[in-house]
Amino acid sequence: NRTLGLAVAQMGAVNLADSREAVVGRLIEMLREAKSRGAEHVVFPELALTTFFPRYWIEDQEELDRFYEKTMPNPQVQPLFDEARKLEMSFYLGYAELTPEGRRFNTSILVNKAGNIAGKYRKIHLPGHSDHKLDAPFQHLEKKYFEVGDLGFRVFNLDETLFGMCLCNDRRWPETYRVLSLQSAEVVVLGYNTPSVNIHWNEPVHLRTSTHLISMQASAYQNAVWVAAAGKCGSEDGFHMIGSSVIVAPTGEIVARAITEEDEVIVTKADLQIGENFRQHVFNFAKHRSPEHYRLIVER
Ligand code: ING
Repeated sequence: NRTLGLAVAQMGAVNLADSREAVVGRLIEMLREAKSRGAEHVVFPELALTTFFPRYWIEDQEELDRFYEKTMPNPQVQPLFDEARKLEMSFYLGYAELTPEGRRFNTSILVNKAGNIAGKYRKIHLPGHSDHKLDAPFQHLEKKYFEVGDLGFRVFNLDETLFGMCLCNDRRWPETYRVLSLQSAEVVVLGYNTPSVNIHWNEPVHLRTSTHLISMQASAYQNAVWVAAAGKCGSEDGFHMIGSSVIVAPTGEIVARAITEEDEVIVTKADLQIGENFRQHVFNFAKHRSPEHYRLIVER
């Protein structure tokens, strides 16, 4: 069977005071650990290089721009690209993108073992709000700081394995995985930053983790894909985000799960035949799907 040494590198808090250089040093440490444990691909979190800045109302444009990458790679991130190429590892990295035209996206890339960017994704499901919620304990301003992604949900051939990418809130929407699995994705990789507290209504904290897990377990199974999700978690300058980074098999089973809220590497040898079995039988799309009956899904 074709197998893939798959790792998720969960990150603990990145605080406002933490430099990109320090963060990249942490990512390189986890890349090395993943390599030593048999991985060939590592998933890093969403917005991995900075604190989750959408929690802050930032009016000064220059202050806001500091959280975005103007080029990728860039001098601060280059050591990560260099180390991965040296170790012959591919990786997924989430970051805030500021394009030369001044457009802003919550972005992720896939970098192959040769160190080249083989795929790019811009977050489509942007949660939160764009107004200043004065009575909330923190903001969630992704709708203010990012545009809806314009690259669609696409699948990339990364060193002969077919990868789909998404980001954080995307993982809660079934359409995300279905569009990727219709393009023959074998593995869906994603990063997330999920606040423990819901600022929209009084939701018990434990539900943040259970909804995170059931969304991916159900979708992995229903789309016959491996799902690898890397969280940035713990308390960033006092604002808590959930951990529970996981690798989920196409059976829907959690095969690896982080147990801390710190930098933590989890690894599995993903048997890609498992997904193939489901695609040939239970979820044989060509044999069993009836798109003519699903049209409502694409309506507004
Ligand atoms: N964050 C959260 C996410 O995991 C959220 C926001 C949490 C939405 C829980 C709905 C329920 O989707 C990001 N960054 O998307």
